[in-house]
Amino acid sequence: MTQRLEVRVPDLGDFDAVEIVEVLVNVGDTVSIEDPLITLETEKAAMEVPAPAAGTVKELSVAVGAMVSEGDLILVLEADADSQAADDGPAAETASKPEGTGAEPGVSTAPDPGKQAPAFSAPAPAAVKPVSATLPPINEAGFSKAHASPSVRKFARELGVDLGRVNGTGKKQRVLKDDVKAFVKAILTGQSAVPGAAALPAVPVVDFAKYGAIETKPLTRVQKISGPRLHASWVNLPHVTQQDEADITALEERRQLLKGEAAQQDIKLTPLAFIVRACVIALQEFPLFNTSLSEDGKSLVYKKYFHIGFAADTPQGLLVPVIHDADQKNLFQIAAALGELSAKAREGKLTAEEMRGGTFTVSSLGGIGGTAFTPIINAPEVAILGVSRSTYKPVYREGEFVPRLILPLSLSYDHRVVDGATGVRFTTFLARTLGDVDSLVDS
Ligand code: CAO
Repeated sequence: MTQRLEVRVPDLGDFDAVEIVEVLVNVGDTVSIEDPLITLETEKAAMEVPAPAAGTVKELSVAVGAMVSEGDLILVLEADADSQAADDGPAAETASKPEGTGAEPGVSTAPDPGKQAPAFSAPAPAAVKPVSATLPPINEAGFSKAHASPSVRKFARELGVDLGRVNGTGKKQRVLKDDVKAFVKAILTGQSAVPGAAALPAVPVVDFAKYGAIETKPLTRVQKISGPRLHASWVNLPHVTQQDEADITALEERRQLLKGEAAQQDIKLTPLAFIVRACVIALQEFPLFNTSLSEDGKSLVYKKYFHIGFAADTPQGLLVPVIHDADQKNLFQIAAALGELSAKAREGKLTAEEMRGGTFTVSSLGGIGGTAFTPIINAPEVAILGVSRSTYKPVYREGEFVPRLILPLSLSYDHRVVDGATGVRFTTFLARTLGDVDSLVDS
């Protein structure tokens, strides 16, 4: 039995009109209770409006960029009758629990398909406020194991709270938003010790205004999300970065030959497409680099698919779109995917799906410059390849120095999974593969 629900913009606190920065569902999508539907952004915070019930999206009334106010219609949901508002948000204003149905406050279960839809205010989203850096670092295994809804996970992530440490007071110890807030409050007010604080000494707090003029600008939404993730990886994964070089003289000659043919198909053929192809071949040869540690850290999960993420520099911050099944794509198809996904990233049009499932990441700064860097692993992946700008260097060959185009490679790997010898075997193989351009073009 289903129920039509109008999902409306909830109470926005101090804000009259806020911008929709993400629409996460389409008409026809099925959603689970508390799946995020849209993301709103104010000057102060990003906030997500979760699904008040499980069901199917029947009508969508909003689009990215629109300004909305409390009570505006977001979408119409054909809700499953036994689904209901989340236990971590206030109950819907207009619905109450019908006697004897087993339903709870939040959703009316009266079968009324096609008739007047009851107005439904989604649970009020919590504004996200970054908190002190004294919170313990996120343990990814514990975080993913915690019993909590997607919106609570996102909320915790944005605050930098390790969900695995939070006591849940919901049904079956489910962690609620209020539990996350209470956890933060307890630490900030000193009522509770900071677990692991000894391992992370606090950075000094400085009143910068005492020393000259300053201007404070809020982080972008993307920065607020990516920052804690990068931090979590940095503090949880023992990183080693292996530097190496590849001779891409022949690759560059072939690229110049193929550029025109690619352009006729509207494809921009940059060195990165060859590098992604070479990474797939190297990952097939060294499956260890396409793994993740299991939640308990006691085994390795070998992924039989090759979804390659690549870091994209956008006005909103760092995004990592994913080329799915890169092993099933030829060079031009990879180049086309790179072009399409980076354009979408810059325009803020990537879907969540296009950023999920990566097994290995490439971070190319080659278009900008640099000679080497230490990329941070995109956990729970176990390795990331950094690429800097190629330059001609004198290489000693058969008794003389010859100019060769040399590409710097910086492979960071999780030392719990990969040891140094394996790390350098991987970069050596990768460099050899990049030097054998036929293997990249013909397959
Ligand atoms: N050496 C020399 N030149 C290179 C090169 C390299 N390693 N990589 C790219 N180039 C050249 C390209 O060939 C292109 O020149 P042409 O137009 O003459 O062919 C130019 O640099 C610009 O390339 P591009 O940046 O448009 O395309 P790309 O495929 O190399 O990269 C993308 C796409 C999305 C990865 C890139 O635009 C980007 O955002 N890079 C930044 C990634 C980043 O921020 N990483 C850090 C993450 S950690 O903070």
